[in-house]
Amino acid sequence: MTETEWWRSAVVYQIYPRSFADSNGDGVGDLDGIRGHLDHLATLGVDVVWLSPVYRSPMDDNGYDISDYQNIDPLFGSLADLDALVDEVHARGMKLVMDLVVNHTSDEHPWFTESRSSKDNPKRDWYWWRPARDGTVPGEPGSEPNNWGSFFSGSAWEYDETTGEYYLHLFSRKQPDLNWENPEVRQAVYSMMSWWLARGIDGFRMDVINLISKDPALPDGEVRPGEEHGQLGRSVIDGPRVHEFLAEMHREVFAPLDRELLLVGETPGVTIEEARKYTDPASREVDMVFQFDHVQVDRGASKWDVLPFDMRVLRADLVQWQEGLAEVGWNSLYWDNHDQPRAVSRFGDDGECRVESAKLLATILHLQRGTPYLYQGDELGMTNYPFRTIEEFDDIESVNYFHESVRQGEDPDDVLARLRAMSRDNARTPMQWDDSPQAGFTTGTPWLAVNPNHVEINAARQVGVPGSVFEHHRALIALRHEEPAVVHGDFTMLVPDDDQLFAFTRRHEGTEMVVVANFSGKPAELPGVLADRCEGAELVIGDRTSTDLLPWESRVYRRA
Ligand code: TEU
Repeated sequence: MTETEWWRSAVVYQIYPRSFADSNGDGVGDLDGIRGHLDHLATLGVDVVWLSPVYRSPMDDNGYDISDYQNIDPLFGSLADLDALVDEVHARGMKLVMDLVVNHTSDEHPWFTESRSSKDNPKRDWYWWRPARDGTVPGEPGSEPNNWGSFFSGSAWEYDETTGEYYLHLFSRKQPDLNWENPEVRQAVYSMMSWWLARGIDGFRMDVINLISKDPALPDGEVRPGEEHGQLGRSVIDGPRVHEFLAEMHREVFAPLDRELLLVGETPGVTIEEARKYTDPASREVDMVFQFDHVQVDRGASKWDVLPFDMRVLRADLVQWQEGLAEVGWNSLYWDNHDQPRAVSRFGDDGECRVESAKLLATILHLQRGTPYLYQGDELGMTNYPFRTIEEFDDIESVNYFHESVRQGEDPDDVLARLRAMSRDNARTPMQWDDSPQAGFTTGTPWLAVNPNHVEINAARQVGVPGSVFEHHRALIALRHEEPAVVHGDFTMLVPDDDQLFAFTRRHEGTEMVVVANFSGKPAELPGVLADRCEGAELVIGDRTSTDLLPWESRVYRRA
């Protein structure tokens, strides 16, 4: 494979197909809808499009439960539509990567229906099957093979009457985990990946790829105070053979190809030390990983234990990762995706300073060392949705959490307040194209309600409009493409103890970029050390040069 690390200067745009653009009026986004909006992405200047899953799926987890890896779900279109989209993306000089979900399949995948049919089926060992815990009655609570919990509430084990055993599912019970210890599983995955690459796609975003290796002993995890289930720990997270498996995947699938591919692993719970191993080019595993530290700064024991946001904690986390991967490896940079609430509502101000805070978040994202990933709507400053009732939610993680919490006696209003802040549905409301009734997303009834603020927040009101969030992202992307220091520069945090300012430099071959951002809702004064640094430098992003910063004001200076 071509070793040029082209992705260091690239910007990636994630599309959640079901919410991006609907071309046939059924209320669900589709491939032709995406094709019809590629000029939006070309205008923005992104280099790569990452598609969340569009494969055949029962949609228990909105496509992250795949029943046929080599076909497109009719909701989104056909293989011919996918091929047409790839051609149109390439015609605009962009690349397209697909979401690879191979830690688990759907329980409706033929591999699993065979595996569950009998204990001696040839595919029995393609999944994790275990008998009830010794001394317990199969199927009774407490008889699960170990104490692991699902990310989507409840036990990570489901009892199967047919063969009287349990199967492992780290996510929903309709997402059984594949057994990567089995070389037949690995070979089947690799041949599927090669089939997609032969169709012309340009790489993969690998879903929870650091969970694929489990300790075959499947030991109980530590049960923390107040929790029902054991921690997965290193029995699963960055598990025993994960680097071996990824190196094998790279050897068998990617190394033989002389193409510029993007390989990014989603690695919940990853440490800096492990991320260096995954992304060290010498490892030949992946190019970069999504780490989660910065999107967990406002959570306690769980994502639903919402803590007040403190910019200083966020700043410290980001600096750790900038410094941790400075010499070895590469950072992916993101605020949002289909699993996170909208950053402008979470870390910024989605009220009167929405535009300024969205632009500040963009400045900090694009100017760090790493590859920026935009999630659909980031470029518009889209916000969380004003959910009122549980019926308005769709996401299995949110709905399961609500019902389990209420069953355990929690006040539904308290649970709803947590969902409003952290539910993944905040990111999944339809893309806001214009101020028409369904925001130009569909002519039908949208599968999830359009945010009522689409009348003010939409692409039609921002593309080509100076001062808009869209044009700010476009300028930042253009800067990345023209200024080598943005891509290759080192990273040095400035005023690390300041309560409002987020400031850093990027230096490369005599050029110094200085980023100063007032990450607060109050005016801030530039301290002398910063004011001196900016004095006489070229203001490349921003429109004020005084030594005071307005609330949420961000600037980028360049000194050659
Ligand atoms: O998410 C994995 C993951 O880390 C999630 O548990 C995420 O942290 C959580 O949803 C945040 O609340 C990936 C996909 O991005 C997600 O959409 C899928 O539901 C999940 O894997 C299972 O495929």
